[in-house]
Amino acid sequence: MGIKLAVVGATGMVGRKFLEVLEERNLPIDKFYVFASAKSKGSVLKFQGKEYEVEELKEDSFDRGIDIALFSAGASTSLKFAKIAASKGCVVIDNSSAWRMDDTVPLIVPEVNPEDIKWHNGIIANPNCSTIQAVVALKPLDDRFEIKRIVYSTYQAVSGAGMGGYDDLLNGVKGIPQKKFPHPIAYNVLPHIDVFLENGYTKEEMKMINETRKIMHRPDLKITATTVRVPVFYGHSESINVEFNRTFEMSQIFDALKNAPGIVLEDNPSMNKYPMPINAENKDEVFVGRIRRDESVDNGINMWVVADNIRKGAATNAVQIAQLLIK
Ligand code: A2P
Ligand code: 11C
Repeated sequence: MGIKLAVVGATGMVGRKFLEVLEERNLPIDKFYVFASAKSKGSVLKFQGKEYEVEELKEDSFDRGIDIALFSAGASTSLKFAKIAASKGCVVIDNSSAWRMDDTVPLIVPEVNPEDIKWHNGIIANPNCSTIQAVVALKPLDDRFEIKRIVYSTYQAVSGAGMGGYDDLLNGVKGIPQKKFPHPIAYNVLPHIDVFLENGYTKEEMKMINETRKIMHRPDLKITATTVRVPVFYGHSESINVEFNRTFEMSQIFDALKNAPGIVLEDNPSMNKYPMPINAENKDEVFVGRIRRDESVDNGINMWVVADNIRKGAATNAVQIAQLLIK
């Protein structure tokens, strides 16, 4: 017998991708429901060859034995509705930042900490896109060489900010005024993702720091981050500088990454081969390249990590969590 599955925020950038990935992975779904705001009520979405009418999300939406709900409708919607859904016996896989740092909520990347699925209480958090791709690449290295410190510098696609971000770049290159970001993103670079906090970091930077610690079970890991929006539609790129406690040969680093789940090594500088967002689009893997020793420290490397932020960074990771649950 199959499950009853709902998508909340089904009309959004990530919500639509949920439908695509669920279809590709052929989850055993018997009943399917799509929810969004009142604005989208009655519009129609296609799934597995059938048409589904979008329903307005309400307090009684989960009163029908829904087993799993994938949420991507913003943090305030998740704060209000995830507990309601969980109280009705539904397991919520939430893509917003609402529950990620709650000690009672596991934060899961299936390649990194699948074991955390065991202790959920009805809500499981899907990490921030830029964190997901980073930890997929870092976990096999941490297992072997024990990470001492991480420096993240990111180059993030506009789709990370939802439909509004995507439209800003599309409009911007046509000379149409842009609305989502505080400055034009077309032909520009913004060292600013999400809001600024009192410590001078942005919320996106602190998400990368705190979520990495939680997922990798390394609460004291030294991490710093600078997150930057670039005029790319899909695919976040990250320069990651890592220091280890143990010594290593570069061949061991390559071996560790080559044999790790979810990673594709793309590292052949003599052939101009390295990961790029244009090639990662619509793929589920995390692409790693430009791997080289950091000669300024004892045991360090630099690497370049790219993934589709809407797929592995959001929809695919959430659907993988659903697959873990079903298993
Ligand atoms: P809607 O399209 O009806 O506004 P994105 O991140 O691409 O902007 O998408 C956000 C998603 O979250 C959309 O599907 C949007 O629905 C949905 N959403 C926003 N606010 C609510 C709400 N209060 N209740 C349910 N869904 C919401
Ligand atoms: C961005 N990483 O690229 C953000 C989007 O916490 O899920 C994801 C926000 C989140 O703008």
